[in-house]
Order: sequence, then structure tokens, then C-alpha cells
Amino acid sequence: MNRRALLTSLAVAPLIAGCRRSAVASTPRGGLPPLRTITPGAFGTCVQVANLTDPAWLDLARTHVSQLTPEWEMKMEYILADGLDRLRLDRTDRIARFAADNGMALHGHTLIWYSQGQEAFAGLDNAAFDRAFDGYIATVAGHYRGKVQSWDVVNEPILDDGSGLRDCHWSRRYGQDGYIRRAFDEARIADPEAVLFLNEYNLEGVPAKGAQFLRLVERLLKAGCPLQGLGTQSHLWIDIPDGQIAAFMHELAQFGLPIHVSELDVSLRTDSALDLRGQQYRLSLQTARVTELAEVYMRLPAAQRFAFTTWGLRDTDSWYRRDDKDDGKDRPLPFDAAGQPNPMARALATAFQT
Ligand code: 9MR
Repeated sequence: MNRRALLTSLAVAPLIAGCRRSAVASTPRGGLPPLRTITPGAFGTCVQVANLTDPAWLDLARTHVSQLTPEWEMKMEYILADGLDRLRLDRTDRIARFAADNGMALHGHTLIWYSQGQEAFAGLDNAAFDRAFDGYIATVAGHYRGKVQSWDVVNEPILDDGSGLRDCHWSRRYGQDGYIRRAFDEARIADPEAVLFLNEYNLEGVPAKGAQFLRLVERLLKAGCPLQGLGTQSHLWIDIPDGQIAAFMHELAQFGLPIHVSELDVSLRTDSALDLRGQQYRLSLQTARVTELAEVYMRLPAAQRFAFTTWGLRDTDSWYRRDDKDDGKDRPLPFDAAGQPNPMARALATAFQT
């Protein structure tokens, strides 16, 4: 298949080239240069409104970050918590203001996700469902027009084992490709300028899922879907075989579209209680995974290096540290609880400066 040829007609690269600030040289801090100054594209993190009143988070973010992704307050779980008639945009408005005030880009996350919206959309007849689906995208993407520069229009459409696409309340109404295409078409209308992404996880670690994603992207583009960017979440794990991350990224790059490493973290945990490998060894494996990802990102053509986002800054900010299995020792993110660089931050800085 010739994905590059397919893409030559789409010419999306110039679209994002203009919205990027050039890297600014600045003084290393604590031995680590501000990541936003050395990352091609943007260096991003996720954010919750609660972070905006945490002085230590603010200091770290203003030093290293040039792009924000709302972690959950821009999802249906928050926006539709009071139902379809009373959209709650207050928290994302605060995040959007903070991003604008601090010269950071805002990445919208996420419009349509299989795991959200069931309750609000339950019991609607077909016509009401269509009005609500299109209306949600029109209202939310319309509200943030000019404030977000990019959107995860559809999140996580692929089954975990890569055997196909998920069946969900959206696919039951519009079909498995159909809901994705409809969401992109509506997002394009609501915000003609934003770069529109499809976002998915475990693409590097589960080859069958990566392959299914590539097939979906190819189908969508052939069908004329206004898909303009590819988000690979990169919730990696330490035992992904050497070379597998780079192999997937090479495939992904063949479309010629901007690539967003959109939610990087690498938990040190493994499933087996019999796994006795120590913390230092696990950190060395984590460094190897992150280095492979960052190095392959660096080898992408400039116009395809959209942004490199970690799913939190400090280990204590991570969703992994909030679940039942957490032992308080995991170090999935670039900074420790005190905001000091972890090996991950140094691995990123090394790769971005090479
Ligand atoms: O980190 C997010 C967590 O705080 C939320 O409770 C959860 C549900 O909204 O989503 C988490 O973020 C997910 C992201 O939106 C999509 N990819 C997987 C992320 C981790 O679960």
C-alpha cells in the first residue's frame, strides 16, 4: 500500500507549520533545559483545574510545558454531567484562559469516546440522537474555536486485542467507521481551523492493534474523512520488546500526517507478583522505551512532529497513582513528587538534543 501517495493530495503539513513557535534557547534549570525549548513541535502535559492552584505544578508547567490537554474536564463525563441541555464548560474555560495567559497551546480531548455519553444519550430516538450527537460537537468544538488548536475528535475506537473496532453506543447508531466519519465531519464544520486527530493507545505494545489502527486510518482517508493528525497515546510498559516502538512509528509516519505522542507514561509495575526485578533495573528499562520513542519522534520530518505530551508531570499526578493497585512507588512520569527530574526527563532531554 502506498500511504504517502494517498496523502500527497491532502497537504496538511503547512496547516500546522504556522502555528508552532520556534524553539527558544534558554538556561538549563536543575541540570535540565526547559523541555518546551528543546522539543520539536510542542512539549505537552495533561491538566486538571486543581493543578492551576498548585504553585509547584504551576512552576514546573511554566518552565517545561508549551501545550496543555485537559485530563478529564473536557470530556462528556464532566460536560454532560447535568444532561444534554446544560453543558458544563466552566472548568475547561478556566484551563483555556490559563493556556492563553501563559502562551500555551490547548489540545482538545476528547469529543467522541466509546466510554462516555451512554447515560446522556440513553433513550433518545434516532432523530434526537442525531441532533444531540451533531449538536454536542457543534457546541463544544464551536465554543473552543480559536482557543484549541487541535482536537482528539475520536478516542480509542479499536478493540484491545486489535481484532476489530469497538461496538459502542455510537457505532450501534452509525456503524463502526460511520460514527468516526460523522464526528470528524461535524468537527470540521464546527472548527475549520483546528487540526483534527484520531487518538488511540497500545499501538506500539500490541502489534495487532497498531496494524488495525493503520488500516482504519487508511480507510478513513480514502473515504475523504477530514482526519489530519494521528495521536499515539504511548502508555508504554517496560517489557515492550526492543525495536517494536520504532517499527510502529515508522509505519505510522508513512501517512505523512502530523503525529502527536499524546499521553506518554511508563509504569514500572508488571502484572506478576513473582517479578522480583528491582526499581533501578525497571527504571533502566523505562529509559530504554522512552529513548526509543523520543529518538524515532526526532527522526520524523519536521512537519510531522506535532507534539510530545506526557500524561502528567510529577509521578504523584499520574492516574496510575490513583488506582487500587498503587504501592506509592511507581514512577511513570518525568518528574518526582518534589518536581525534580526523573530518569525519564533526562532521557527525553538527551533524545531531543541529539
Ligand atoms: O487520566 C484520566 C483520568 O483522570 C480519568 O479519570 C479517566 C477517565 O476520564 O481518563 C484518564 O485519561 C485517559 C485518557 O483520557 C484517554 N487515554 C487513557 C487515559 C488514562 O486512562
